[in-house]
Amino acid sequence: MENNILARKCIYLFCQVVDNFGDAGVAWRLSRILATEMGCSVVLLIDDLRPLAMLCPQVKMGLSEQWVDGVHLLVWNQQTDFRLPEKPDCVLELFACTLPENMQQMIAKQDALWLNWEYLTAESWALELHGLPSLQANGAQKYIYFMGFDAHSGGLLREQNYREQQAIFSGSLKAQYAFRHRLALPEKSNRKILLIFSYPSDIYPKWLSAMAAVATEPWEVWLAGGNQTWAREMAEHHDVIFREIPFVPQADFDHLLALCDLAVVRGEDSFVRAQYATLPFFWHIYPQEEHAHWHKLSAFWQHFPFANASLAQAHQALSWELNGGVPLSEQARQSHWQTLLEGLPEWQKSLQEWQKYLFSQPSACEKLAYFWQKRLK
Ligand code: TRH
Repeated sequence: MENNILARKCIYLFCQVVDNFGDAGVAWRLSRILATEMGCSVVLLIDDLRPLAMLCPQVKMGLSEQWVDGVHLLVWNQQTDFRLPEKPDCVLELFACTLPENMQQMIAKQDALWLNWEYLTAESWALELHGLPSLQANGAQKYIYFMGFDAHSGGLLREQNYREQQAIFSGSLKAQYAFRHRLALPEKSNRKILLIFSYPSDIYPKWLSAMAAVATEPWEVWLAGGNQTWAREMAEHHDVIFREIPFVPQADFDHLLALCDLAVVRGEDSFVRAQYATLPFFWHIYPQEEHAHWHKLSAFWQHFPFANASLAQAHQALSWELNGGVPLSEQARQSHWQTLLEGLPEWQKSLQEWQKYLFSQPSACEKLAYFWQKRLK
């Protein structure tokens, strides 16, 4: 990026892990891009190293301080009386975690850029709020930052070399064999692959029966994420090949997606990566109180340019069923699966269009640089 205002700036990111891998996943991807591509001095403070050690095996458990991939990593909680290794130019409070008092004071003293980095959503209110300041008790301004899909949003996390890396992997059978070998998978398979990285759900036995009834080609199911005890029962009752995929490092997650034909992804980061991979997918959204997640779900799919109305309808019906909306009759479920399986090539073309649209925009870190520049004017 030309005139990168972020270069050599000291950025602190604070992350409190709520559950699963998403909080740590976004914190880690963002930290790495800022450190390795934007040239920032990055300090990531996180209260739980366990998910990070899964996402990045170089991270060592039990160390309160370490450097990994150019990121200065500190374990932190509200009680930690930590010394600031450097004065901050910018502080990112990820997903509304509360900053320690000494950091809040330092922000005011340094006039550092203070951002509340929010969860990803395509809802229109997020666009309206994106970038707005709010005056804090210590006199500092805190800005709200919403990542998003729209040109006016805070963008999405994307590595500069994403396309090159994926093209190299997709173009190299040797690399694919080696990757499969590491996952203890056979070198080749003549089946189509459905990847499931979802929250526990009892819908899958019904979905797999419906798929089996209408599919014209054989499928196998890859259960990703490591801990799949909830899926075992479904495996026992079905005449489908199941493979349990061990948790892969985040840097390899895109390769896993690249080998699949259809997926169920979840949370936030895996949902974005499926879009980059142009992989037809269902989004098993993270459930929130009072079904707030349903608005988020429909806001996204309303933006998505399905190639035709019947594909969109079939996808919508199944997507609602997966996400706890209206259950389908066996007949309706089969008919929607048939539409989707027959429309898979068209669905993928829509994803290619969508990827082109996303990639035509600057990434979240580039947009952060523009945001910073604007604030200085
Ligand atoms: O793990 P998630 O469900 O995460 C979350 C959290 O629940 C969080 O509290 C919630 O707020 C958020 O979702 C919306 O799903 P997500 O976001 O997709 O994160 C998974 C991360 O794990 C992502 O970075 C991809 C990565 N991953 C790997 O690196 N290797 C793997 O093998 C797999 C399956 C995933």
